[in-house]
Amino acid sequence: EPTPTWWKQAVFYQVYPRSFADSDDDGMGDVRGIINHLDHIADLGVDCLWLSPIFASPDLDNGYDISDYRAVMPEMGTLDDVDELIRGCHERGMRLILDLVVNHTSDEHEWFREARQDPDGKYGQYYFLRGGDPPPADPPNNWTSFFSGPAWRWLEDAERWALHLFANGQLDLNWDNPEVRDEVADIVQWWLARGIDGFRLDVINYISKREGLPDGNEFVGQLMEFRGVEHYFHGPHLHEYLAELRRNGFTRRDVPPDSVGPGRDAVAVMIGETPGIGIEVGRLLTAEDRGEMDLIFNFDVLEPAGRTRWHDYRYPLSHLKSHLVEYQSRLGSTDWMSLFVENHDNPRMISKVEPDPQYRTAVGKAIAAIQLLSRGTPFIYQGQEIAAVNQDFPDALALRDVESVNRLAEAEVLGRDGLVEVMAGSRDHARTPMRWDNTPNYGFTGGEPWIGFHEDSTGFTVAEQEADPESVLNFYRGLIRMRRRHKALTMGSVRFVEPDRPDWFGWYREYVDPDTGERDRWFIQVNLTRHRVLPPTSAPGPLRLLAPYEVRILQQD
Ligand code: ISL
Repeated sequence: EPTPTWWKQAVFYQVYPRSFADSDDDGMGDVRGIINHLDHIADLGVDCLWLSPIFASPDLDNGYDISDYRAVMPEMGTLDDVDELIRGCHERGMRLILDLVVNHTSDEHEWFREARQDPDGKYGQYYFLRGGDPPPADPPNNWTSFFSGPAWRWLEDAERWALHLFANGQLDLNWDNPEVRDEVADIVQWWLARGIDGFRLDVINYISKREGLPDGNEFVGQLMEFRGVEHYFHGPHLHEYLAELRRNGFTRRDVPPDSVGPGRDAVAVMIGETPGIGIEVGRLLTAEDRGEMDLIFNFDVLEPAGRTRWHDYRYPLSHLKSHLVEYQSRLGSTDWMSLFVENHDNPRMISKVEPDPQYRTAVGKAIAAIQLLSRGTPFIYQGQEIAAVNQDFPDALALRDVESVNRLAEAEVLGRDGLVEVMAGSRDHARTPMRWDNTPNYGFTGGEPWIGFHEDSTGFTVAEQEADPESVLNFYRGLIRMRRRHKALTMGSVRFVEPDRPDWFGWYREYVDPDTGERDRWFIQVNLTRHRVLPPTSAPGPLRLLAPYEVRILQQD
């Protein structure tokens, strides 16, 4: 049985700080805005907050390009604000984790500035710098960037190519250099000493690149849309570097080994964002006895085979079901999975499933029930709890994301209709601000928001959802309360009924108290379609049709 560590029973909530709440009316959300709204998060029943980056950054990729890991972006606030936020969370019994973006740094980070000035010196070894002969000649290999074009940038001044898997201002760090690994461990220790409870690690499975940086296979490149990935998705030293980081970074030096509680767990939680690794590698990365990470995000859940988020298609909830069924069946008895359907990099799930507004609440609840009552650790992305949907961006000018902007430009050059792709898949759908109430700018800011609101339904602000007992928000609160009361819904086992049926999802959760022998057993069923469906006769409870996307929860005695 898995040990009942806190993060296995926790509900996480991802805050996208620049779009959560703006306290100083400059149009951008900030740390104080989060402090002011902590009660919303606490009332939801959340156990741990995860903040997307708040660090100093030229903001080329909304803070995922960091120029100083120990400073806060002035627009977001100060270190004192962060200390206050940490206290505010802990006072409410919640934990707080931050986003560690160390596959790459900003080109404005002092390490990179030094590297440019003296490419043959110490900091030149922090990055992947390569000469051209004669300069610039061709890029050192054929790898492509996730944000369009080649993964190499020519540095005029240094006369070197520099590797960037993301935007050209996000330069990949050379983790084969032990000094880089020590720097990262120090950053982690520095933040743990301030009292945070761990980190989500950005694209952490990309850190180990194959020696010599060989060309990517063209066939794999076409299949994945990006060239070179086979040389770093699961690189040669990945496991070794992660175990080392756990020992040197995530193990607290200031607390006894068996200490537990917000801000003082002996080992801080380590959650990997790991695109493209599959179930088996995911198991290796999180197996308890290997001492690497605690949880990872497996992105297979987000699209069925053959689809990417750039396709304009309806996401079948049967895929969410088959993903969970398949994943659970392949997990070992002590393995633990994370449960997520949204984040700041993906369109809103309700819109992908069912853009017809009459089903918005029903779909929102169906997704909530599947996510919160399955076996694993749920991560709610801000806005999910108020049934946020995609935006109707009027044109390309309304988009802000570097990925969308680059992709549009690239599509134009290649003669594709980029607008359709980008409107389907843009990360900006999930990045428009929280809607708190019906005052101007939905209570997000008294200024001009950094990104506009392009969807105007009524009934889907926090204030309206709070007032409506049948709302998605109150459904989330109710489910989380149930999880807290009944161990069956967190640590309990899971058993699926009719695992292959695509239109209906039914599963048992069961927990036997090791001390009293008392058994608690639940049956949850969800209609995965907009049609009425009849549950199988093997399902417990009265046999009656389920309405579109209906959720039914039964506690058995
Ligand atoms: O970009 C991708 C393919 O379209 C993804 O697979 C990508 O690798 C993944 O979403 C990485 O995301 C993370 O790192 C990025 C940042 O822009 C994202 O916001 C972050 O979540 C670079 O730091």
